[in-house]
Amino acid sequence: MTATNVPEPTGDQRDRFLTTAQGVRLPDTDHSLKAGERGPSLLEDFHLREKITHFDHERIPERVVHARGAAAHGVFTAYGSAASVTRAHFLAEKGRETPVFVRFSTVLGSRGSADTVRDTRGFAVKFYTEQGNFDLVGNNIPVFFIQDGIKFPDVIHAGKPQPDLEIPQAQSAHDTFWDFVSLHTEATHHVMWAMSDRGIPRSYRTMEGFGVHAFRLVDAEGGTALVKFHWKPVAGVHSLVWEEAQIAAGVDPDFHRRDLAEAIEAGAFPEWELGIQVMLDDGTDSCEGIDLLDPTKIVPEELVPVQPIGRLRLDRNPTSYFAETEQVAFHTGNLVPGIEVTNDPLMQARLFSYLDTQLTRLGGPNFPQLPINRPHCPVNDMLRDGMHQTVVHTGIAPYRPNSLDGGAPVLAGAQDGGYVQTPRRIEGNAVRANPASFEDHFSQPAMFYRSLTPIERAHLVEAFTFELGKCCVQAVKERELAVLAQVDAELCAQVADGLGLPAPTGQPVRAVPISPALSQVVTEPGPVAGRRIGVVADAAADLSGITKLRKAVQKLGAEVLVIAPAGGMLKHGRSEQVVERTLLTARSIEFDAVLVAGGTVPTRDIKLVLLLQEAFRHLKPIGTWGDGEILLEAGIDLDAPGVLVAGAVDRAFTDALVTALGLHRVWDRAELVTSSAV
Ligand code: HDD
Repeated sequence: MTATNVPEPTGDQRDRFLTTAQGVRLPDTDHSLKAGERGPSLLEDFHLREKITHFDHERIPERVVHARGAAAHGVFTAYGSAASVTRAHFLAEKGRETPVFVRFSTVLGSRGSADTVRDTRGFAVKFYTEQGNFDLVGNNIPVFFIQDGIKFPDVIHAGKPQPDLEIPQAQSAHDTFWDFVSLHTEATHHVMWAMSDRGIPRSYRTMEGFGVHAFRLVDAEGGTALVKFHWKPVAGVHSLVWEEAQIAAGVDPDFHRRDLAEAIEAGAFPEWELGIQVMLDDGTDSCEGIDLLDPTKIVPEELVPVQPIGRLRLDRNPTSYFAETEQVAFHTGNLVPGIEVTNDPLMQARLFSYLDTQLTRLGGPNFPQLPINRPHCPVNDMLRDGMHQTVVHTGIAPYRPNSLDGGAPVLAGAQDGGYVQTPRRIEGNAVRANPASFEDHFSQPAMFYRSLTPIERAHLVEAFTFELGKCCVQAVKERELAVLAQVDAELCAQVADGLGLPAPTGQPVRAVPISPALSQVVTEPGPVAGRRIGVVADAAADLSGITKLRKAVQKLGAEVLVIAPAGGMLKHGRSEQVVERTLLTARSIEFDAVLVAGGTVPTRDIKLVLLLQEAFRHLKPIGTWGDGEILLEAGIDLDAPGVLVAGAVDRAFTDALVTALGLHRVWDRAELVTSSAV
């Protein structure tokens, strides 16, 4: 065989002979070669040695942060509206479609930790553009803990499990985290977001994403603007309630990963709109007094609106978690012509770290050749050799200038699509210091708090009280209270109350603007695609009512799952329903609404009572058709907000359900349930 007709490895092992890595067909993989049936194994057994050796080396180091993640493939379609600010083809050309791979993650936990812990979420997007790969490595929180990347190891060491016993896993509710953030007060703004509902998203599909830093965009004429990137989920921004997050961490640690994969599988493709806030690049690197080089600050959307420039749709699950989700390597330095960096000291350090970290994680410098990392445009670099080199380079002159390869490869100027940096003047003394404009650590946290609705504020207070309540060192709690006193006296007093500590007083009230865009509570119903309605039924239930309900909500992309006392099929008259969950396998966290089908025999089965009461407590729409007795038996107040009782499944019933689902939670019910649940 010549090199040209060697078969490419397909990775597909179906319908083919099992072979060794050398391609030798195998007759047996269950028994090692032994000296007699009862004898020792023989060293000459090449299959045994290869199989065990490879297994011994199957694991690679997990990411030092963001180790736990889930990803999907998709496509980004540009609206063309960004052409006025950038020459990057994938953003500027109307209708241009660019393949993407998006990885969502938590920050602190290990690779096997639970999805629903309170944490920041990563939102990393790799655009395989025709001009090379562009990575937008963002989070679901628009600010960061630190202003300078040199502090990254500090904040991560503080947030990761404590080094003596390696507990707690995947959470910030411990002394070292609060010790650090109470001493390093530039973290306050990020901490406010993390303690808010943003720290426990309902799903990856309902998270906003932010590029955090200001980027410099360059248009076709060389004009520049500073921008902040925003991802806005079409499904709306929604969160779990704390008890749900805690239950899910035990009952279904893969809650977010499963939700993403199942939505894609069901055709409810998650979508986001990409938007930019465009600011003048006038040499000051600031906008209306906000320092754009300070990653602990936002630019309120009311001040600079977010302009939509394209749409992201995730429509394909990975086929190999390891090859794709684990081996994907994002890098903030993966830029394409038309997108440049700024002097933000956090961004500058990131430009070093992302390339460097892959050397340990992926075992050498050739990780860009892995299929998931490969650009979809031609690559013609002069990088050679190294561990795991897979390219068989031709030519003998991987250097420039050369004459032996005819002077190739040639260089690209701006007119050939080369990445030509915009000249920018840099001067100053070498100092280890921040500008004075980085000093205000409290005004924007105060703006964030005061822009939330009362229920969101209550959640924030509860989160602080929980996390600080988990700390053992009194001085740490007291110091964080002193920080909160600087943000807002009401917030501080309530947390202090919960901790049983005195609230520091005497801080001036800050006059801050309100930014309604910071609240995620909606007053108009949003889309319900991808939402799940659990319907409890038994053999006596009105199964045709379930069919009607399913038809009505399926049109909108929502799903009905039947829950019954036992698995199999339910049959009643000529109607049938497949049972998708039993009372043993169902838990309220999976559903956005829980109904009981009319005719279902009332029971006090504790699993049903728990299902209904949890859904009630978590402010989800619940309901039934028929006389409603089964809800009463479970202790549900039929007159409470968001409890839907109707004679039959009719238009009014399904409309009311869809409206309630679209509002995400029945917030009016909050005061009826104990605060510790929601
Ligand atoms: Fe980072 C991973 C997001 C600051 C160093 N980071 C990582 C990932 C996301 C972010 C989403 C996971 C990528 C993936 O899915 O593979 N990081 C951020 C954001 C930051 C930020 C939004 C602030 C605005 N990061 C930051 C700093 C440093 C790092 C300041 C170091 C100086 N981040 C890393 C890293 C990681 C990483 C060590 C670990 C795994 C990886 O890069 O590939 O290099």
